[in-house]
Amino acid sequence: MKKVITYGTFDLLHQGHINLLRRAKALGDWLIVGVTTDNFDLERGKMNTCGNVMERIEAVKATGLVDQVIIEEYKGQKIDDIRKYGVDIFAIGSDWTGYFDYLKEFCEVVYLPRTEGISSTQLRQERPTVRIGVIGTGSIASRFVPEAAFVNSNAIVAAYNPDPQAAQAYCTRFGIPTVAHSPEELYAACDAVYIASPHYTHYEYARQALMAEKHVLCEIPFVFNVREAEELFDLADRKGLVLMPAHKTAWCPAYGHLFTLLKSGVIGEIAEVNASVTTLTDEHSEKLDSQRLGGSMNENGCFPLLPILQLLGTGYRNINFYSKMKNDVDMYTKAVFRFDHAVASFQVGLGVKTEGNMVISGTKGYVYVPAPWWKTDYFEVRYEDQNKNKKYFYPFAGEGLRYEIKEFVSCVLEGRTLQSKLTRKEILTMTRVQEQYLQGENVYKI
Ligand code: C2G
Repeated sequence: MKKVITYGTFDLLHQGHINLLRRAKALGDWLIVGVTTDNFDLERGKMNTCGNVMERIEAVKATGLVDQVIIEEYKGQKIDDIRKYGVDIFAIGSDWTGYFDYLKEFCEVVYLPRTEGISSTQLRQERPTVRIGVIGTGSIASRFVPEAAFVNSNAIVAAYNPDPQAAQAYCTRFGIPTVAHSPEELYAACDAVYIASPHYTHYEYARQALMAEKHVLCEIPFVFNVREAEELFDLADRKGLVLMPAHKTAWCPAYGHLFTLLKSGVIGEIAEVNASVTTLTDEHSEKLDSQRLGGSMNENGCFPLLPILQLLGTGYRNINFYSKMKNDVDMYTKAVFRFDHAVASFQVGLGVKTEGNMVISGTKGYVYVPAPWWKTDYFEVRYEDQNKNKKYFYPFAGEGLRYEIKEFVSCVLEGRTLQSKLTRKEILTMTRVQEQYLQGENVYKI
């Protein structure tokens, strides 16, 4: 029996893919198709794939041309597969001509004619464009525009800042067509807004934007009051709009896989999570202004809260906060959580620097994520027996905002109002912790 193998993403499966599969099948008796995983695609720079790996596998199977589907998850796997399955012919489209000649050492390599005039990229570009307006034009907003350029189906069309000169400078710098002179002018120009203004203004802009029927991607910290967060989610639901807090870590590939690995028990039962985020800041910065919800806990707290609440659950018993104060704000805060079967702690600082790593301890081993863990591309799972230790590497492209932007744009286009990787309950609990701190509950000031 002659075995043929081919590989691909097969996103938005189209006639070009079907022709390729038919031609590959005709080369032998048994056709194996390797469908790339979402992570492998990210790693090889394909970040705009619409269907997830399961959807793409189903589409390939539904062609009826395939005898066996496998998943492709790492570079170099093709050689392993050819040997493992006893493959006679490796076939691939002519857009790859020459690239896979190194496989000739292991089997016959055939480049099949590519179908002209159709591609997944073209189909993705035909999707409607989400027009995004930016509110607040500071440093995070400046990182947002170049990152959004890596994501399909969006365009940054307008920006607003109460300081018109700042808005003008931002629009000139990034070639944004509309300098909005009021939030209303901004809402009129777009389908969705990205709120990147100081955090004490988030609630009001988010409410206004939702009232104006706009989808909202809101920077974190989202809001500081559970009642306000619930009100905004209710409003978004009533209007059928997407309201997504922009927690970039939740969408970052390494963190995503760390979460699934830990949930599948690689270190046994989790007994402790400890994470730190410190970002030394100029004393005169707005981030340290007590009148504007400044301070370390307000500014950085939602980062360590993500792994703590996602790994240990939202049902903590209590939290004690220890804060080193200056000018009425915390320059550094350590928080200690009691859960029924675990403890957690974090350190956040704007005026104190410490190692920004994360350690998750379990009954069988621990995970070490080096600083800065919240935008990591690498972590290690370590055991008593060092021979069992494993290192994991992932892409973390640019500033890492593109992953959350991709999720937001997909949610808007697909009418998906809930996000699987960061639940409402987790966001509301984060907000509750922030609120509890602001109310001084179990806060010990030093
Ligand atoms: N294809 C084609 N005609 C088109 C579009 C695609 O013949 N109009 C072929 C490609 O040449 C490839 C297959 O369909 O052989 C799958 O294409 P993609 O989904 O774009 O996957 P690709 O990125 O080419 O993956 O390990 C993955 C492989 O290296 C290739």
